[in-house]
Amino acid sequence: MAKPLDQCLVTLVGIFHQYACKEGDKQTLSKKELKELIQNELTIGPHLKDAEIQGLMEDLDRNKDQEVNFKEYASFLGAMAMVYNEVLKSQ
Ligand SMILES: [Ca+2]
Ligand SMILES: [Ca+2]
Repeated sequence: MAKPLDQCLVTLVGIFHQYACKEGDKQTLSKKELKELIQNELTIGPHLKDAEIQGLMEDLDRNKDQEVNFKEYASFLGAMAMVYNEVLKSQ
């Protein structure tokens, strides 16, 4: 049986592919796919302004190909983990 951390990792990978395969390259997130992922899968998503999501995309797209690949997505998850750590620490 998968342990909690295994389940989290499977979810993280699964969500990437669920959105990445919607249009264009199936291995990368377009701006539209990333926006949908953020809005549907994160509690904070619907509260983010378009400009904030746009800024986030520009930060994530390290190789500037206008797509977010898995490596870029992984660094986004790392950054989100830092945010959650700060929030949980202060509770
Ligand atoms: Ca895609
Ligand atoms: Ca990229």
